[in-house]
Amino acid sequence: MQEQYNPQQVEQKAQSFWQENQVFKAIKDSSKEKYYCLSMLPYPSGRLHMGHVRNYTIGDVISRFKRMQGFNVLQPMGWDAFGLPAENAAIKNKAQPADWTKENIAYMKKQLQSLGFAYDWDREVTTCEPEYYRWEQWFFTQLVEKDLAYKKQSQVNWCPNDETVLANEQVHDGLCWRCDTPVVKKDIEQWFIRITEYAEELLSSIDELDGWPDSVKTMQRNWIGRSEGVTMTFKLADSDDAVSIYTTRPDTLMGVTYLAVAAQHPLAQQAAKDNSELAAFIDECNRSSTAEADVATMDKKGMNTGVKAVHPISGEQVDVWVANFVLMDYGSGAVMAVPGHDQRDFEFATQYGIEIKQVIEPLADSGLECDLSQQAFTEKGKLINSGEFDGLTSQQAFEAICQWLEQKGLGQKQINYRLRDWGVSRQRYWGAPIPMVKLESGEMVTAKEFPVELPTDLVMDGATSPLTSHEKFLNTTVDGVAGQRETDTFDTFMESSWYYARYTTPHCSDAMLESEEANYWLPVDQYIGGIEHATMHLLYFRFFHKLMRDAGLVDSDEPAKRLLTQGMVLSDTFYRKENGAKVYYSPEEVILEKDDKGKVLKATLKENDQPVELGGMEKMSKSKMNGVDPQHLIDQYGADTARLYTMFAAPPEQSLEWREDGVQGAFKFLRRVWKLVHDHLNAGDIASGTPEFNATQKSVRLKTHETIKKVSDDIERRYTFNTAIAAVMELCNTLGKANQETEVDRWVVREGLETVVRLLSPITPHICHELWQAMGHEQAIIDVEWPTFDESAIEQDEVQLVVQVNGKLRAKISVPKQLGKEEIEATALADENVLRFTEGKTIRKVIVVPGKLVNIVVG
Ligand code: ANZ
Repeated sequence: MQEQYNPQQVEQKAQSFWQENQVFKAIKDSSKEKYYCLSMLPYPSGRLHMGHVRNYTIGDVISRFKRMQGFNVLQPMGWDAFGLPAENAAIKNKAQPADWTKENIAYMKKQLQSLGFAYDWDREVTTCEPEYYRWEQWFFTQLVEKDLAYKKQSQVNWCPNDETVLANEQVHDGLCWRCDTPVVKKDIEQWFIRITEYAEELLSSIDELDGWPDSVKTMQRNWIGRSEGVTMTFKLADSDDAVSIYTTRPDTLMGVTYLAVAAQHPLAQQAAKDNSELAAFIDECNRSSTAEADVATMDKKGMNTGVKAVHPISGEQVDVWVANFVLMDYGSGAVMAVPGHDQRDFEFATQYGIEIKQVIEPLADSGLECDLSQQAFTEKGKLINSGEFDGLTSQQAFEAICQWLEQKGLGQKQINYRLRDWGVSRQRYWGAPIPMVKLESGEMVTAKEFPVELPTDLVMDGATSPLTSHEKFLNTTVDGVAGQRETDTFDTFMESSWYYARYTTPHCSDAMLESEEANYWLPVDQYIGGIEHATMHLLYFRFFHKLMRDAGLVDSDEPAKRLLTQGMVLSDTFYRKENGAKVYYSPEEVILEKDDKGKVLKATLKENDQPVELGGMEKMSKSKMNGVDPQHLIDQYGADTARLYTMFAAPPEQSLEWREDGVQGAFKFLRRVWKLVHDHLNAGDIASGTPEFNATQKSVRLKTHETIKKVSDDIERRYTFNTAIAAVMELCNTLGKANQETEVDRWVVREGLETVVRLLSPITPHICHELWQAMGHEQAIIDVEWPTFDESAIEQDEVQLVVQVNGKLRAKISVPKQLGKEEIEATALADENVLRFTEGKTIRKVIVVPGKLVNIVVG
């Protein structure tokens, strides 16, 4: 019998077994309850990183656990294969994005397989394959037919380096999220999908997402940004025109001292015609960012247009300004400014010397103060300086002023969303072609044949999409009429919006989804991925699910029941300040001094003994040189150690602080389990059947069954795999110390070890596969049931009682549960600690409260 733990051998053997027996193949079986466990699919960047390992291990543990609980589990994997990095790499290497992508997929697939993840590889989906994107194209044309997708000219964020449009979310502090190039504005025609049509449902059904983290739900609510307000018109003083504004605070109407419009507003454009200074200012605004986050923080700038508007109630005239903080695509692109009660308006008014009026005062019992020499008073309160509305609360005034405006035909209530329609056009090559054709007549029509295949017979020699000059791709006919294809491709968020559904019927060749199969598996029971997807991906895929539902393809309302967002993987960083800049060094380049807990105290450069600064734990990244390549870990310790360590080092939702000694600790533990099992097997036969147990044996069984109870709960309900592992470690300690002299002793230890192996098997499946076999089982552990705890083993035979003498705690005694009052009294009186306080005294009374205490009164 093999005595040494050799992970490479063990892992190879288990993986071959799984593959030969196709154990992870998921087959629809209506007699069984299904469980669809999904981890976010990776971008095939080249190699797996530690974040992937963590994400996919969590998914795999849950999948294997559910399978052992008797569910029919589906756990698929695929590739989010379109996107810019492939294209950029191809330009650099004068290669084909398709080839680069395929090579990466092949390598990363091998890595995933070496980690032993229980994927049904027959369902692998690669989003750059025509077999996949053809259905996305078809679906898009359906949306166009339903007017849920459309093309419009719009001003976009443009990255001059990547030569593509960026969504607002992809602009970080005015820079491109990928390459940090300053983003500029550009007017182009783009395709949009009307996510705003679904804003209300996307918002209200967040309440049904019981299994989603609150943080993600809040982010989605804010992202959708529903607000209730009023749209109203201000007539212009010297013309018949009017400006429409949107406000959430009609109660502050009497405090309006100016109007502000966006630079792109028609009124601004008109006023700029004979005002070159204004035209120059508008130009400047057009060049800067309109990402909302930036608008909130940037300097407020404006210019008076010279146009005047008339206040609808007071009839007073107010100036109309152009201001850089007013967004053209929110509300009506114009605001009524109330500097007394809106901080942004306040700052602007202060800067330009515009009047500030108070029209709201704090409610008497609110404890709030209003000091308009310092800042705006933005809370709700009671109206003052507002004529007939004086004395109303903000809430009452909202209604009263709305009514007043409605009666005069000057305004009406309106619900607004911050959410914008989803721009899906990208001007780059490596994506799914948008299946639209411009006929010679200029009419834009949907393609009728799918896939509209992305040509791969071309050379990437620059960022400009080669599609724009690819004659064979460009020229086509629709129903016999000649036309030119759209050269924009889809944003890759399109592919990741429905891949989870395609996995259920991955090879269906005559439809996007085969509904019966899809409805058996959907919705996803557990989705796992990074918190960075809280808004974009996780909102788009909810939207797409609803679109597919409304197209009759699926019958559920939401794509995923439970969501787990795993934390980041951090590790130590080391740097030296060189010429004022931080230069980072990888851990391999430094010598470390650590304390006995493994914490780094000091570091010096290997090369020249120079001291190195400790940068602390940071997210693993190339730029900080602190990434740990999972492949090294797998090569050195094996996949089970990598899996065990990532699950043990932290609860899944928290950051994981990488520590090399933790990895070694995980490996040592597995070696220990291996030895425990083999030592036990060498110790001799075990009793047959279920024997009688003595007190010591019972206490070992108690530990075994308590552990089953705890681990089941930790995994199922709390996802605290780390505490589950800690509990198994404790059980191993107990088993390591247990007697193995008699056959019954060994029966008890065997029960414990079989439990250890079953409880660990979702986490470290290879070693458990091997040990289970070694313990003489025919059936592979993957098909074994999850253990259930034996109530009678947890039930203790003995109870502990407290013994008091004259009300003071003097002893604790253990007595058999069934013992009568008289015997309990006798045991208590005979206890030596009790005797010390009763000797030579008269026992006046003994009170026994069974299960709790014995009180002895002496005199
Ligand atoms: C007057 C007012 C007084 C406002 C007050 C607020 C406080 P949410 O809640 O996000 O919907 N606003 C309207 N359109 C805008 C645009 N295109 N660009 C920039 N700001 C715009 O925000 C609604 C509020 O944002 C509106 O209510 C308006 O300012 C401003 F004490 O009107 B308010």
